[in-house]
Amino acid sequence: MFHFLYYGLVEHSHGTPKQQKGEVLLMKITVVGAGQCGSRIADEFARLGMKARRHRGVEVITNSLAVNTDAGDLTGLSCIKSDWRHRILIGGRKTNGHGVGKINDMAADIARDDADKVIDGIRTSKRFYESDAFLLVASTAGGTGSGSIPVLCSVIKQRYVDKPVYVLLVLPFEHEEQTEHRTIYNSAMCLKSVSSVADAVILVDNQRYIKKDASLRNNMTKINQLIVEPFYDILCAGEEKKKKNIGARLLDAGDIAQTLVGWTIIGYGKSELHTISLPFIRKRDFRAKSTETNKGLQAMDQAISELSLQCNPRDAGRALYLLSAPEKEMNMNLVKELGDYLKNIAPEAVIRYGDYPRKEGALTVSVVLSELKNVDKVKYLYNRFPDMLEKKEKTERALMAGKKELETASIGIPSLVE
Ligand SMILES: Nc1nc2c(ncn2[C@@H]2O[C@H](COP(=O)(O)OP(=O)(O)OP(=O)(O)O)[C@@H](O)[C@H]2O)c(=O)[nH]1
Ligand SMILES: [Mg+2]
Repeated sequence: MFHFLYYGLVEHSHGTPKQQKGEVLLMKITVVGAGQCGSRIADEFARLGMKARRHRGVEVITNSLAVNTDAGDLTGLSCIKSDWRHRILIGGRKTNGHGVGKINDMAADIARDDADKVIDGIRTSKRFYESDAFLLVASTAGGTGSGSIPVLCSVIKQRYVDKPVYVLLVLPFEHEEQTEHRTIYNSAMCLKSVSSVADAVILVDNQRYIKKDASLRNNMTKINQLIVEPFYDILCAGEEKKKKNIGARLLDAGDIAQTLVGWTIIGYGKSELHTISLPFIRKRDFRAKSTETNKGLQAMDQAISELSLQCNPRDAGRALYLLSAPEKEMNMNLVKELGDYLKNIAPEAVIRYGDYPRKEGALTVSVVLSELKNVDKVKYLYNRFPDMLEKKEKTERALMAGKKELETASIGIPSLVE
């Protein structure tokens, strides 16, 4: 028996106003990436959209745009359409297309001046009006992405009041904190600014990916694929809506919108299934059932141990999980067991869930922990900010003093130009 609160399609009636009785809504998003990291991840979302169309016959990404002050970075993308409405160069006159060199306030000014270009790119895309939400993406440590994303978030929110705006922020590797004081300075400012305007801030820590596999240190493309992976099933989940699947809980746009609030973390776990089913293991056999349950719990355990950022699930006010597996591998007992597991580690959270039967593939569990009341890494970056500010001001003062000294020494030397 459930001893806690579950929300599934059958049990709740929330959802966006478009929702008809009994209809399941897909979550379609418009993705906007800013700066190098943001643009590359937006490119990866464009690839995910193509995959969803090809393999599952659904549209989940209505459009994907890249915004940058660096023209070279825009050229290097592969899946985002290559015209100027999709790859948007901002601040061209100020930076000559060479980036802002980590100066976040310069990027924020540029974003304010050129926000219309981004709005035009969003507005003029063919499928924009089908989209349910925005997902903006940037790293916190660079200049362009971290400086422009809070401004773009605020402009988009004011312009499209009925669509939630989620922001995915990538936190820096630990070694970047040591080598560059701008890393902490930019990150703290970006986190504070974005959290005050976005509907939810999805946090991803680069360091987590190299902890899992050190060879990923120089493989940003692979890290980006891992960052995007958990979104695939969540976005595609409504696909099987026409299938008669008694007792199934389908996850839809309403569930996602109700879950994503404030600081948010995602996780993803996978358990490979036997491709050959042995004739002597009958599905009704209790041992076969318990193997399925173990596989499900193993995938859930992986999703929780490999969350996109280290956090304490007990701090979550809302959570969501999606079990995705071939229909024959799924049973409600497993769905309930996963719910019990999650409730155990996140006792304060209101849990929404869904199961997503597919024709084939592995058993996967996607987890979202949201409305986190505490995130240690964010607190750490905020706490280190005053030191970094002092260091930055000291460096600037030393630079000014040096310049002044040179200028004073040059007094009395005639110049050959006016
Ligand atoms: N996961 C991931 N992180 C990246 C990627 N590219 C850069 N980063 C991280 O992003 C931070 C640097 O930010 P960038 O996105 O390169 O900077 P930017 O927004 O282009 O800003 P400027 O170049 O300073 O104008 C560092 O923490 C990098 O480790 C990427 O493709 N994937
Ligand atoms: Mg850049």
